[in-house]
Amino acid sequence: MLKEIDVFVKEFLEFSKNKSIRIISHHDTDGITSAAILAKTFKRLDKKFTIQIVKGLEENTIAEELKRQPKEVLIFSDLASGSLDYFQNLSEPIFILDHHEIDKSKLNDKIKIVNHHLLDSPKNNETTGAGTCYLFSKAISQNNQDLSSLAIIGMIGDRHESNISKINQQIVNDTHNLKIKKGLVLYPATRPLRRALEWSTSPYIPGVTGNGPGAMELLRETGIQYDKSLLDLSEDEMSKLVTAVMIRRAQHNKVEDILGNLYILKFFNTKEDVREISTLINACSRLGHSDIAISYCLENEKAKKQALDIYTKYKQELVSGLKVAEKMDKIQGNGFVILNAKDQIKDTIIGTLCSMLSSSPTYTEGTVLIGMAYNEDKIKISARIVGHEGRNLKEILEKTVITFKNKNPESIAEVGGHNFAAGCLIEKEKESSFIHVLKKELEIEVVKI
Ligand SMILES: [Mn+2]
Repeated sequence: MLKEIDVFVKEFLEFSKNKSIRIISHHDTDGITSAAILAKTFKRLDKKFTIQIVKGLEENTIAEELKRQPKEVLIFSDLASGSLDYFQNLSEPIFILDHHEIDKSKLNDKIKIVNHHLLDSPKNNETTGAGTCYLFSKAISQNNQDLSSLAIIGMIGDRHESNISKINQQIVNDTHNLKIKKGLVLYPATRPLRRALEWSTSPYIPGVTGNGPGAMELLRETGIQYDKSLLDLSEDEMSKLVTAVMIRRAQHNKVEDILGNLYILKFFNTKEDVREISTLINACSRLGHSDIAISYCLENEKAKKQALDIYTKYKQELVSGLKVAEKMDKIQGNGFVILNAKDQIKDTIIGTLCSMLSSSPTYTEGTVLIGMAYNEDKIKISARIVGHEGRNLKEILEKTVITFKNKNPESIAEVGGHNFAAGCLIEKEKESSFIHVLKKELEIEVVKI
């Protein structure tokens, strides 16, 4: 991979001489940290640049960006591998640092790209958008090694914490202010346990999650001081805590669900749980404050304050959203639940809420959870599965959309995601028609099984 990066760096530096740079990146944590790494790198080179953060690359977004050529150099991070159709008639080169699936046959000599899927050993080189950007940055100057922290945040954002490839391990080794500790994957690991236990939705701990006295009781049993954090625990204390949690989750007895690696990073000069940094960045960006999210990544004090405010509000919204979801009338069927929140829950959090509900013991393993929330004249639909096994959600939604579009050919509906988390967007006026088709599809699937 490093060889390919070197070639890419050379071409990029040559081509961007005396030109301003346009960074176009994805709006999740990995995309934001990618943009932050690139921004810092170009700043250190004293190069002019602007940043554009997008949800995805639609045809018109790309057309707008391409208009900036030849005055500006376009560099895409954590996206674009799936958009090669729109790069078939380039007059100027574009640069891509990405890790998403790619169709090799659509490459051409104007597309300069590093993506581990294109390498001889993709498994060893498996990394994230931010990981790829970091390798690019380090190839430009060894002094950029301090940016590996950002690559680590992107890595956790894209959930690579337990399966570390060779190349990701090198990035971990580059990060001197990082500590990895094995233990209970309670969150965040830096806060007093009585709080972390009470707020723990994943893993969900019956009698403890959402129950202050229950959390205290568990700690009393283990003899662990209430104000200790996971990080403070000795090995012995950690194993006592794991046992106490296991007993309460007796029906969900899968150790791998509650044990894992905790990543602790020194950020803004304090020890932080990387999962929490990642959630904070994601929350800021998805709620429309990607600029604050990027400044936060670059350890700007003012941005930190703003980001924490947004994050606090976001957490409050999630908690009240959970309460609304609990009380709401649901469409329940054999093996599925549809939560049609309409305008009672924001579309920006419906997916996260469904993920949280999918790890609570309210529903049996394999249940399909579908959340729906209004977004102006559209409805956002998010599908999640309870537990680790079950039906292919992307397939269910795709089949639903095909039937739905037969009835509503003018609809814009399009499905994104993968087996265990998928979603789509439909027109608000088609609400009942969509639910009707979706219910039928979910029922057919059950019969097949
Ligand atoms: Mn990514």
